[in-house]
Amino acid sequence: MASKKIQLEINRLRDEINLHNTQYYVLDDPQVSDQYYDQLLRKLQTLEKQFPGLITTDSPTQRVGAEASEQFESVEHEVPMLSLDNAFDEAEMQAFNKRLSELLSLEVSLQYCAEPKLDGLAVSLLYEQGQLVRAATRGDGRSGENITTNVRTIKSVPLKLVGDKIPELLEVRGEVYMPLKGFKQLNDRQRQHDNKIFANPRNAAAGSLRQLDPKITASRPLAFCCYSIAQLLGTTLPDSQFDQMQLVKLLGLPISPYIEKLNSIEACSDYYHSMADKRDFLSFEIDGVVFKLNKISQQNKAGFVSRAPRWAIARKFPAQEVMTTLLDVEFQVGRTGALTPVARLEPVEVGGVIVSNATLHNMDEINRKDIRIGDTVIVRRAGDVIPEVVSAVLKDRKAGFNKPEMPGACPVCNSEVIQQEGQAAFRCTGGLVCAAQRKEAIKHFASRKAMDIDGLGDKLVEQLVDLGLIDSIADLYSLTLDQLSSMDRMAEKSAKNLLDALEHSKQTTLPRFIYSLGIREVGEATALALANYFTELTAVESADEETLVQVDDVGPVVAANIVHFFDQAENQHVIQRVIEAGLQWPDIEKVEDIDLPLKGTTYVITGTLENYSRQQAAEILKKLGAKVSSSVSKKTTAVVAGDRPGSKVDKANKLDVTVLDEKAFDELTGNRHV
Ligand code: 5U1
Repeated sequence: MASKKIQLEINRLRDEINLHNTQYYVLDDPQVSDQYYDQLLRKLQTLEKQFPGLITTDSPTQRVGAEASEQFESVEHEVPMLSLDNAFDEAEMQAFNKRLSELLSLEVSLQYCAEPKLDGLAVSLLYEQGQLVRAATRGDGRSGENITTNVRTIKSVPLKLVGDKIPELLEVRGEVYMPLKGFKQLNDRQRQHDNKIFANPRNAAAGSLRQLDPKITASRPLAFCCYSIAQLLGTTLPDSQFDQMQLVKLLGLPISPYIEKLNSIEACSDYYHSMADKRDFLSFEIDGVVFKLNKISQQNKAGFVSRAPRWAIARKFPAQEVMTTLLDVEFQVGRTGALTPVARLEPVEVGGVIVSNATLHNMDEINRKDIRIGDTVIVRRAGDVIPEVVSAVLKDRKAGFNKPEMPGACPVCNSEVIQQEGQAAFRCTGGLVCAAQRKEAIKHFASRKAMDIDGLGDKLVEQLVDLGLIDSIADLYSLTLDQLSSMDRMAEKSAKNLLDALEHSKQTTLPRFIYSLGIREVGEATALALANYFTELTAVESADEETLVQVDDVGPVVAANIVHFFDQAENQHVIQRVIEAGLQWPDIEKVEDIDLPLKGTTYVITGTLENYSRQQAAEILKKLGAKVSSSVSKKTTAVVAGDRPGSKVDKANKLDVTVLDEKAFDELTGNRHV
């Protein structure tokens, strides 16, 4: 029999893992590295393997326990799962507020609790004595399907509630959804394996949750967010929606980080508009905002109409998927010569924006989706990404609708178009002969993460190339005030500002310059690695493939791209001219000769940075010699804080540790112009 000591160690590991889960999923403030977390989980798995009698269903190792089932059982909802009424404009919101004020005979402003409406699937979670015992879909609101084994695999759903006031019974309702990053990765994986591509994160979440084999659900990046309490026994139920959500948060259930109390219908309108502005930058899809009367006594008084409460409403955002006609398919040439099919559409409003063009990605996608010119197609606009054609509506297809065809010659320069073996993309072979590739190369050079030339936007680059004023990046540095101010809609002041920005860009860094050359597959991290490894541009230029693959981040394909780029006499000539124009960067000393600039320092990164993932920022710091830690202590040199930084910044302030914003981080790492 296992000793008491082992049982205690198992309990300790489970508690610690549950605590880190809460820190990560509920408080958005992880306190340990993924590696440390995995170590804990592995330790627990090893002990449970040795002592299987000590395995309990609420153990964090038991998320994917059950075998595949034949079908989902039906579950009666003791408290019906309601749906929400919708409002589509300000007037409908005003009417909702007026109705409630009259119903409650109140002349003072009503208080609402607001949060974004996630675009996922409603589920009910039932906890008895703190253990998750059942999860169910909404179904028709009265009965749904028992999806417990699948929901157990969702890491942000606690298998066991936390805290010291565990209720006898708790039933919560919330949304299972798929964050955008996971959705994209899932579709990439599906594509690689020739499996079904999901049209949107909601469909992906639904498809993942309805799997009979929980192992498949476990492999899908699902998440959960709680939005209401349906039943609570054994603890006092708070008397407002907002406080109820704080209670479930304390019990370890994730709630919306955007939840707010609002004191008037006007404040609801402001909240709606501010969420609409944030929408494109969120890491998950939302389709509106939900407003609920905050006081539970008022909710009870207002009651229900058929399946929806009178006390809540979803103000929906304008649709993001609409149908229109595919008029034609044209091919756009990118910086690397890749030809992208672009759908020319009958203009249509999608999510408040008129869309007349959408990407079709590549020929493989066109074939897979079986899209023909003339089809009625579904167009989707999500976040700030380019609208895309999701599918064709086959029932509307007529005879004579033809498949789009890849042209044999580049539509811009007429050079031959080829498809290299093993690659999906078709490319124009014109290189810098092709005006489209030249334009894209210059746009990339001027872009924020490259030379960051203020005032030199995409439209202006196109105009400058079309007018014959520039042909390459080198020509930018010989532009004159006369040339610029004689252009359409270019005031002398703007022309002067642009010349100043060009002058300013001449003081750069080697990593930035390498990145700005736009070598295929050389992104910021690779450019930084190349600069640190070779320390001089001439050394990068003359390196062979064998030497290049020694560099972190550089594989054989990238190495070949680099060698090919510097082999082009035209590229060498342009680089020489740019340097003659005065472009320069401070020397980078050889790594083995010097201490790295941030050697001996320790940084903590928290919150969402605008231009980097936390991992990218950590890589940059590490390459400069710094250590990156997950928790703040007196020894921390500084905390790099992005948006919504959480408690780490509070801790830094308490300990008098410096807090850097993203701009200061860029200055520190020399990653941008300072
Ligand atoms: N955020 C949120 N989504 N949502 C959906 N709150 C919310 N409330 C709902 C639904 C169906 O129903 C309430 C009536 C509990």
